[in-house]
Amino acid sequence: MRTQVAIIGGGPSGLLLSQLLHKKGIDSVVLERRSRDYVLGRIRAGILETGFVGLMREAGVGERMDNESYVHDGTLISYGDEEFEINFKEHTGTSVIVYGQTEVTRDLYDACQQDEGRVLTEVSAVMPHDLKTDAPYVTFMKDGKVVRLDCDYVAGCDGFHGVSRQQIPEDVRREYEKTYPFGWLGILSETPPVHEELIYANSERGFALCSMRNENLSRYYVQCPLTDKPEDWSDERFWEELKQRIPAKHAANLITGPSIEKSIAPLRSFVCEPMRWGRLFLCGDAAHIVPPTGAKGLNTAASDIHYLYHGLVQFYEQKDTEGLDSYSEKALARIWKAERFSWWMTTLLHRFPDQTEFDLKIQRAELEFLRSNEAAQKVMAENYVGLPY
Ligand code: FAS
Ligand code: PHB
Repeated sequence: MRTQVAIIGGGPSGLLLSQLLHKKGIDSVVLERRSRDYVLGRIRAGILETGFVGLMREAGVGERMDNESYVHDGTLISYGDEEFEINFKEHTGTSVIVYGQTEVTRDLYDACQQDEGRVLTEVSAVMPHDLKTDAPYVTFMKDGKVVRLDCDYVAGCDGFHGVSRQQIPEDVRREYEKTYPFGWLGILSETPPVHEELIYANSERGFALCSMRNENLSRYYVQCPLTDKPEDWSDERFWEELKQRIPAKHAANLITGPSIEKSIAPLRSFVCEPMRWGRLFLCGDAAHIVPPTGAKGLNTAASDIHYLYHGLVQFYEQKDTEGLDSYSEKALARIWKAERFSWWMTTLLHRFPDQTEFDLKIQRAELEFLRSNEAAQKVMAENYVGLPY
C-alpha cells in the first residue's frame, strides 16, 4: 500500500487532518486500533473554540455542527453562593460553541469513510519505520495479515497512550508533566441543563462543573479523590454532592435523573518536546495533555492540525518545507499558553489537599479580583475563546 500521509489514530485529530488533506487532494490513510463505535463511545470534550469551528467548516463537515450546536457568549463562575459572569462576547467579540466531541468525531467518520479504505479501523501492531529517511513506512496487522504502508509523512495522532511519541529517542525527547491530586467524576444525564450557560463552581467541598450537550442532555462533573471509582458513586450521591457545590438558587432548579454514562478522568498537564522527529509529526494528545478545566484539550489538538495541514499543503503544492520545518515551534508556542491557562483555571477552582488557610485566602482574592476587574475578565475571556492560531 502507498499513501502521501499515514495517520496513526482515528480520534478527532487524525480524522480532522485526513479530511482537510482530502479536500486539497492529498491522500492519507488513517490507522485506528479500535472500532468506530468504540471511539464514538468515549464521552469527552464539549466546548469548541472558533478556530476549531472554522477547521470543521473548511473540512466540509460543519453543517450538522452549525445546525445543532449552541453558541455560548459567556460562562458563570461561582464560589459558595456567590457568582459572576465572564462575558466572552463583550470582551473579545466572539464566543464558543457547545458541540460534543462525540458528534465532532461522528461527523468526521461519516465524511472520511465515504472513501473506501481511507480509514482502517481495528488494526493492531501499528509501527512507524525509517522516520529519519525520505521513505518512511508504517506496518500494521489487519485481519491477521501484516501490511506495509509506504508514505511521505507520518502524523502521530494516537493520543497519550499511543506508539508515536515513543519513536522520538529518549535522549532527544523532553517531557514536562504536572499531575493533580484529584480527578473529575463525570456523568451524562438525559435531563435539561441547570443553566443556559456553563457553571464553573469553586466550593469548600471541591470543584464542580455544570455543562451540557443539548436541551435534554446534560454533562456534570465533581472533583473527586483519585482513589474513587465510578461504582463508589450512586446517582443519588452524585446529585446530592453536586447540589452542595453549586449556588443554592441553581441547586434548587437542578433536574436530576439516571446517569447514562459515568466515568472518572485523572487530571494532568503534559507536554512533549519536540513534536517532530524526521518525517513524524505529533498532534493532539499524542504530544500534550491539559486538565479539562479550561476546555483546551480538543481545541489544542485542532491548532496542531491547523499548523500541520498548512505545512503539508505548502509542501505538496509548492515543494516548500517551511511550514513543516516550523511546525513544532509554532505548535508548542500555542500549546504552552493553553497549558498555562488550564493550570490557572484548575488552581483557581479546585480544592487541593495541601492548601493552607493562606492559600485559600489567595484563591478567594483571585476570584474576587476576577469578579471586579475588567482587564482580568478580558484576559480570561481571550484565553477561553481561544488565542489566535
Ligand atoms: P484521542 O486520544 O482522542 O484519539 C487517539 C486515537 O488513537 C484513539 O482513537 C485511539 O484508539 C487511537 N490509538 C491509540 N494508540 C493507537 C495505536 N497504537 N494504533 C492505532 N490507533 C491508536 N478535552 C476537553 O477539551 N474537555 C474535556 O472535558 C475533556 N475530557 C476528557 C476526558 C478523558 C477521559 C480524556 C482521556 C480526555 C478528555 N479531554 C477533554 C481531552 C480529549 O478531548 C482530547 O484532547 C482529544 O480526545 C484529543 O484528540 P486526539 O488527539 O485525536 O486523541
Ligand atoms: C464538557 O462539557 O464536557 C466540558 C465543558 C467545559 C470544560 C470541560 C468539559 O472545561
